[in-house]
Amino acid sequence: MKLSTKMVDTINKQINEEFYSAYLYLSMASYLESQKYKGAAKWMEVQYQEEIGHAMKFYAYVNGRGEHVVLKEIKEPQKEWKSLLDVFDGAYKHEQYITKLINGIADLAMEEKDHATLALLQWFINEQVEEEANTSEIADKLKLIGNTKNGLYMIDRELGQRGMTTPTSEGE
Ligand code: OFO
Repeated sequence: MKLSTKMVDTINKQINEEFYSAYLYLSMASYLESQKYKGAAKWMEVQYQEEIGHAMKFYAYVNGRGEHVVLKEIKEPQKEWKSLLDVFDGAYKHEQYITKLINGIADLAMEEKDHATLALLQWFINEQVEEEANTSEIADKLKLIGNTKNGLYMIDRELGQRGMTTPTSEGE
């Protein structure tokens, strides 16, 4: 069964959203670095890599189904935030938005009885549960510690540990 034109268009739009997510997290990483939150900046760099992995997973799927990936302009991401909490709150809100988009594609796949795409989307649905949990847990921690210098130092150090994992395994 060939992918419908509507499905190809929808996944192409999602590829753009995933690249935009990468762009947004890279922008967050640079902002954090400029604010001397080196650990949090590292965390965001890993997140950037994950998003590239998500885009490429859809890319490989569309190509693998014999269709054409059409790349569109990526919009400019936000570049300033008010605080470390503001960054992670923004990341959490962004992930909620992405979850809605993924669920929308799953609805379309169900309507079209497109089981192959649904199987791919199952991976993304699980991934979004994780993405939302990760960002909201960090935002909650930051709310608890408030503006205490010690707390911010500790959490920045903890976030920096994420760089030790293997982001390249993302999307497999
Ligand atoms: Fe691709 O999940 Fe985040 O945005």
